[in-house]
Amino acid sequence: MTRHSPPIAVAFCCIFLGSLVHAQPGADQAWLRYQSLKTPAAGALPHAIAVFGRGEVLRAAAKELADALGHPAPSGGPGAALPDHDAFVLGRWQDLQPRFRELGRAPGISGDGFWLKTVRRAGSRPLGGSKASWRGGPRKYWLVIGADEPGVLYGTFALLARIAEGLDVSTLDDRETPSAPIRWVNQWDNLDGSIERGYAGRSIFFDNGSVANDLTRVKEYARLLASIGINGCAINNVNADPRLLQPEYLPQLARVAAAFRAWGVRLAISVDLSSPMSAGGLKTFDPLDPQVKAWWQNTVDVMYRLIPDFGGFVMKADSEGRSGPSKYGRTAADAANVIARALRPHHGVMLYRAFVYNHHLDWRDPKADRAKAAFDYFHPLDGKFLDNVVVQVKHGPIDFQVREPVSPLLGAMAHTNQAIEVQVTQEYTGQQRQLVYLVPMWKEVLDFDVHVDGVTPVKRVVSGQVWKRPLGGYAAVVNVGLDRFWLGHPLAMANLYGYGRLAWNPDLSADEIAKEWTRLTFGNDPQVLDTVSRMLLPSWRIYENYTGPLGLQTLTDITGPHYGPGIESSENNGWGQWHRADRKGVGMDRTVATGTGFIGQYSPEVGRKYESVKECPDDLVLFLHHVPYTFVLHSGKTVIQYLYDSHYAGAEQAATLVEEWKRLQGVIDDARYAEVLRRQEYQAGHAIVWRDAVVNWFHRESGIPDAQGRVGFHPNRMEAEGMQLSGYTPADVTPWETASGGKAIACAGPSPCSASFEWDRPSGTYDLVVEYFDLNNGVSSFDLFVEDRRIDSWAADDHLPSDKMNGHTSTRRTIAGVRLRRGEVLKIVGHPQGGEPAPLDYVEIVPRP
Ligand code: GCW
Repeated sequence: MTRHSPPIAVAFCCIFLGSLVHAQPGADQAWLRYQSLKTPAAGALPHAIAVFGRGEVLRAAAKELADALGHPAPSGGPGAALPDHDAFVLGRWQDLQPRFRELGRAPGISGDGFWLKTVRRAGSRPLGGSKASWRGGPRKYWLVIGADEPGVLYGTFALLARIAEGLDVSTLDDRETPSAPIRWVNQWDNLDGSIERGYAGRSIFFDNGSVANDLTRVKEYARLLASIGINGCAINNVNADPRLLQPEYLPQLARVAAAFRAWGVRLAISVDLSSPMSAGGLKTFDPLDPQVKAWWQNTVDVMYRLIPDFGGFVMKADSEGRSGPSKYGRTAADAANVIARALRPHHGVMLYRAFVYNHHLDWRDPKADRAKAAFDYFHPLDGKFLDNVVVQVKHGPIDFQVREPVSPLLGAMAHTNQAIEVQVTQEYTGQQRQLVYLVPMWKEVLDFDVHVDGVTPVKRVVSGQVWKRPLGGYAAVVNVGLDRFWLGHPLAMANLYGYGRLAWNPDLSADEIAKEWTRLTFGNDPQVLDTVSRMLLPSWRIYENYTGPLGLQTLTDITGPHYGPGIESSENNGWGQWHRADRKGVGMDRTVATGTGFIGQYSPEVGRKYESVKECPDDLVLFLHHVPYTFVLHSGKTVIQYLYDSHYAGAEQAATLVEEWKRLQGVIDDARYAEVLRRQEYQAGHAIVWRDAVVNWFHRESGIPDAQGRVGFHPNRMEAEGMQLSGYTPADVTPWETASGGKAIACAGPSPCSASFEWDRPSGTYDLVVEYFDLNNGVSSFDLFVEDRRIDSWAADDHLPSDKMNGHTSTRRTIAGVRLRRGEVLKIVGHPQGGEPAPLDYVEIVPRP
């Protein structure tokens, strides 16, 4: 007879709907708010939950279901009976199948998959049920069957999502198996509590050199991750601190693993290859040295004694100054394998990052090309990695730019497990101050056919299907922080949600994901659904329009914080993010015929299309070709005119996002409404900073006028340096394109300074725009007067990533509907504070439409 796990079970009598679950101070419930469970449809569901099996993950699943539906938590208790009335029944296939023989012999799910199935029973005694369970009435069971324990949890979340979305769950027969076994997130948290490229507060994991005392947020995070099928989380920066592997640190890591465990999320950590020296005190870290091998084996064994379900390691080596196997003339395979061999007996995996390149490239060499590095380095190693090594490849060949082609390495390793790496944290895409829904970008990458064996989209390469690999999957750099909304911008959570959904099922569309997320986050109001989708779906294109279109890469300050415009920062340095714009033309020639040869790394089908400038898609043309500004695109526009037009269009589109959002006032919760509105208004202003910087720069460089006469023409703008100044002095801004006219004014203080001018145009009602710089080394304040009427005051108190006047700090303040009479004097008084000299760029006075 099959041994059944006893159920922890039971029946509850009433549904209490309406309380938010797991409400904890400080943490937003994101898409797990279960707002819509307050509908009558949910009331028709059973009141009992029976769980077969004892595992921690199963208990979490049952509790989630009970909490969401408003039941008291399922109480434990022995007994092997199915409830004699309608009930949810949760368990693994092996535990439920004997009780539900009518399901047949094979569940049709595998991995972490689940089967949601409704089963009706007439009133007979169930097979395997105790006599006490035989009551005789007809009943119906909502089965949540997992291929394994996490599968039960994922099935439970899927069932709750269906209920919350208002879908009919009265009859179910849905089977889902995740696309790939590796569905991980990476956090780039440092032990001091800061986060590399994190834009949402300090670490939830670390504080002051140790694992945080309070792991409440860590548990909440694990729950969010589980709800979208994520099964692993590497919690520390890939620029790894070796202290994490010291024996005294391991018990702290075990606490994190314990906080993850109920949610089926395995702990992983990033490690540095030099750890045997830096953490272990050896004289070498040569991966082929026997002592080094023994050190890894011992360290890993100790780790698994404390954390039996430890997931594995992520490694960044020989990259951006990190130590690596090259020091000893060894390869990435040597480095990965020495650790993988230690992990293998414990079923741990080694994620080795392919982000290996030389950041001291010679920019004068027309053949040098950072984009080629990953393929050049890893392709020859194909087949040399152990089976529990997964090479983690950034989705593009450079570095999370606003648009890049698919990394050619993703189609080039038939004998190696691969995972694709994407960024939820918006390092190069507006740092969660700007709305960029990245799912459409990831979809393009995942659906891209690399043409290696018939139709072979990237999603089938990384799932392991194309080459029948045992492992493969997904990694996303997320960088949530202690921010209430996890990622800063509340709408940025659509990216985390979307990442998990795509890793689970890459066939979902960006639109479907946007709608699911919106329903779960805000409820099922059609107006909200419509508005939020209309904001999310075009937002990537909008951002691209006003930053770096046509494959130029983002055009941000690449040696600084990667945020505002900094067009020349990519050039003339070893980092290799060149776009090679000069007086005559623009773009990197990566052709085989005359360029760096990068295109030769693709399969012949892809290569042919990219090699020909005529066939190359407009969106990538400047990534792959160097062309004159007058080159005519498929759209019929010249490159230069496209650059101008897209920037003007992008800035206008960014402004419409504000108007869209305003329609939701009073329709959604106030906290989220206000948080998003603030950011969208800021974004609309910053899009103009971007627009002006890029069009002015290309205008000056190319000398070609804008056919529509917009570039450099600002009839409503008063430059601050042209005003009547008292105390203020003109200052050059670097780079020049990030200030109107290349100049601003600054007040040395300590007394306030003022800038004034007379209004010499018709009397009327105007919108006033003040462009100022908000540095992070002080909080200046400003007063705006018309004659002696003070019409506005504000503080420059944002935390933008620079202490200089530039494209990161340029900020816009709009004062709508101001009455002005001809001859009146407008005056701005700036009060400097700290290192911030109350800097001003210009005032724009726009007639009201
Ligand atoms: O994009 C770059 C980031 C670095 C990061 C690196 C990487 C963790 O600017 O901050 O380092 O990529 O992916 O390793």
